[in-house]
Amino acid sequence: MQTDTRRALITGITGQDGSYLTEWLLGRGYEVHGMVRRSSSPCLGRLAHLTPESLGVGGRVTLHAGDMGDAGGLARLVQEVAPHEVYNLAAQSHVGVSFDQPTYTADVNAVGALRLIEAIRGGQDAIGRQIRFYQASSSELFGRVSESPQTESTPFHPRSPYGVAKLYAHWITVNSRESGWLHGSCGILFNHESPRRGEAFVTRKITRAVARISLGLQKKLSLGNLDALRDWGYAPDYVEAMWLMLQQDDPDDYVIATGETRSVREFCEKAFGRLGLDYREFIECDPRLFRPAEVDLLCGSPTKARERLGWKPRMTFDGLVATMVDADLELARRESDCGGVFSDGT
Ligand code: NAP
Ligand code: G4F
Repeated sequence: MQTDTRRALITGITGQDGSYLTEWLLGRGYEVHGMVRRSSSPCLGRLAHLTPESLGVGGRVTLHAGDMGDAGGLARLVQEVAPHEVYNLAAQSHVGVSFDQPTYTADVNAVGALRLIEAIRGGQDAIGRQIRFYQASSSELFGRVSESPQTESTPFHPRSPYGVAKLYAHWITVNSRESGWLHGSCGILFNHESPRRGEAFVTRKITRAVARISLGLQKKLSLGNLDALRDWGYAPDYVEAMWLMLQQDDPDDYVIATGETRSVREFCEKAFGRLGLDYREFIECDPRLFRPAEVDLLCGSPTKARERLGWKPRMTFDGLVATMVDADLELARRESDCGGVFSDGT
């Protein structure tokens, strides 16, 4: 495949970040290749507006079958696409689920990253040039935080099998970079949300419930720990930071965050308040939704990203909540009109 166009390969293209990153890269003239894992019913809802039909002739998104568990397939994919940039977004990304599926989470999130890095190593030799690599690291690495706000030099202390697996992926990227053969950067991203957020994550679970409750489609919302504090940003802002990292001549690691922290309770208050409701009337506490080990506080400092990448978050917390509630209200209205339960497939 020989063209001057820059090619990006995204694992996890069907996810929240994968879909926004695809839009961002298309807007910069990239040819985008995405890896999609096999499923009995493919989950392509977030990419529905990016099909060859909707992009027209020259539409530059190509989907390839593959899985983070399959080393041979990853190696063949990298050599076939010959990308300039690889973004590793694929993961079992739910922290709560990782306590029930720790081995699977380690295989996909930790060894999967290693398989991909090894595929890039072989791919670089075959293609004869460097491939830039982005690893989706997480603020879950900080876990039981020893200082606040967290920076690139804050010690890691993960609190879940998810966090432990992501720590391996982070360090194997750093180690490959320090070994001299990988242009690898890790984005230590704090929580980022959007109307495309999966429905099992707390923000989306809340905004979806608020919308449905306001239309009489749902009565109560069961939640776990309302006191956890998170630094919540907006996914479209954060994918821009991923791209900026790979445009640097020198690979490095960056915290991407807003620098503000709010509790799950505050998120509820704002989200219910958006539709004139009092959250205290609708929330039920379910002990099964508490985690065996919790991350109590996350608050990141984006100073390095601002100074070196020129990146800063644009969306405010209030704007984020309003955007998500409004989008879910639209979805719930369609549900109400059709008399059934809708899911946007997230
Ligand atoms: P997401 O919506 O859950 O998307 C995860 C993606 O990974 C999906 O495309 C999923 O495919 C794919 N995937 C899962 N297992 C796979 C496998 N075995 N092989 C190939 N693909 C697989 O996650 P996200 O919010 O976009 O996050 C993107 C990445 O950033 C993840 O690595 C996440 O851990 C990390 N991260 C997220 C945040 C955040 O706040 N969103 C913060 C820090 C780090 P299906 O569609 O088939 O499930
Ligand atoms: O929305 P959450 O599930 O996100 P969490 O655990 O912070 O993880 C997300 O952000 C990480 C970055 O820090 C990513 F790496 C990871 O992939 C994922 O995107 O939970 C947020 C908080 C937790 O403290 C949880 O205990 O909300 C609390 N919570 C309370 N009730 C709940 C619920 N979380 C979920 N998912 N569901 C509940 O009913």
